[in-house]
Amino acid sequence: MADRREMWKELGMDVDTHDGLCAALPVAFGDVYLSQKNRPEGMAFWDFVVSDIHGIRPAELLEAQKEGRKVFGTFCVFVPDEIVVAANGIVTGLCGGSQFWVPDGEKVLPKSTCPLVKASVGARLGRTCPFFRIADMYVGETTCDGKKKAYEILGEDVPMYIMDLPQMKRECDMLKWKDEIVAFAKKVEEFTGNTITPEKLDEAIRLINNKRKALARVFEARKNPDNIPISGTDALLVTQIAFFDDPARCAEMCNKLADELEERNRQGVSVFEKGTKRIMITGTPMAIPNWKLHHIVETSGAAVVCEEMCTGTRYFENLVEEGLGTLDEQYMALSKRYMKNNCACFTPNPGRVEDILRLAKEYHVDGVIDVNLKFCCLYDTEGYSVERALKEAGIPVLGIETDYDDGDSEQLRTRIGAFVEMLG
Ligand code: BJ8
Repeated sequence: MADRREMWKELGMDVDTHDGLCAALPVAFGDVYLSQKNRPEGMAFWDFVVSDIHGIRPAELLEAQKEGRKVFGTFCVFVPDEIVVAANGIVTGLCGGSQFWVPDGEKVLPKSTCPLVKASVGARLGRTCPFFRIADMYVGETTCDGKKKAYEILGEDVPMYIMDLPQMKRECDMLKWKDEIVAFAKKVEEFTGNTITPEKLDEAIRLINNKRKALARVFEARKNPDNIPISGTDALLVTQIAFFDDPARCAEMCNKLADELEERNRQGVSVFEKGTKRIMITGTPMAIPNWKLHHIVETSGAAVVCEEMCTGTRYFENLVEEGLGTLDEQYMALSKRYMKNNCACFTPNPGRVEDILRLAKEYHVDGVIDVNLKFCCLYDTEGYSVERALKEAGIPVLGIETDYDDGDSEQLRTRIGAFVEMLG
């Protein structure tokens, strides 16, 4: 691995503290990932990315900045990447998934804030993540209260733009979200100095759609009821990295992986023994390097075959209409696609329960784990309707709440082990 310390210093990072993360990550990755058996060969790409996760992509982003391109950091799948790409900008995900960043977040946020928010703020204020240093502008959104208030704090430190997401899905909300996309496009044009034309936006729509289609192919291979060609732990990593990678490369690598998974399905090459129970995980997103739950499930006799979460199906399902001739039509098409995302911040939100029941069938799941990040009131509350609907449909469900800390791992292992045994 190249020595990245100079680059991190120039980014104003606290390099000494960051060394602690650099020392812990390979161990965690080795324990969770490299200990798996019979992984697809294509995962070598993602292993390589993680081996230098704060080096390779940050260096690429810095090169792009030297060429005058702007980097936009986002925290939610509602922010339309297409707008940024059409203005020759680059998008990088910023959600924090490590306990390492939580204490710095707790210096300014209440402890009773969700770990994703605390880690994201801590990564910026503690100066221990290059992506948070590189982004020229952060783009937030009005989804949950924790994020909204955290954006005010982050906004004191870095240029911050907030998109006002409607919380219902009426016709007027679609129009309102379209207006928000138009306003965001104007801001992006000003910030990058580049004009968004219908041609450039159509190109961007196709690029991001291709990434979605490639991710969908990887997930499609996981639907095979008789074979599990990739572990859920690996599939989660693929989705997590998709938030950071160049979209064209992401599509290319996912398509290659999907080719291999389809071949594995044809040949009956499985990561797990025949009869291994198939689990779907639903709930709050799992930002990198949050691999805790998947690792516990997959070392407790079951396999994760689907994630109904923003680091899962919500990220790639539904495409934006391509080939539209005017910006007005394209902005509306973007609004329609993004408003199909069934985040728990909407009320009412029956679409999410419908998605979960549909996905449970499509992926032939034996049971569902409904996971909530501690202090996420939205998904915690929605868990009531989700779990009731699953029980009514006769699908076993286990509701759990956790955070990034490993303190509850043994307790989770006991509960998940018992759940898997019950499925048997
Ligand atoms: S579209 S799920 S990425 S808001 S930060 S809501 S866990 S308390 S992340 Fe999300 Fe967009 Fe919705 Fe998806 Fe809860 Fe934590 Fe808030 Fe969170």
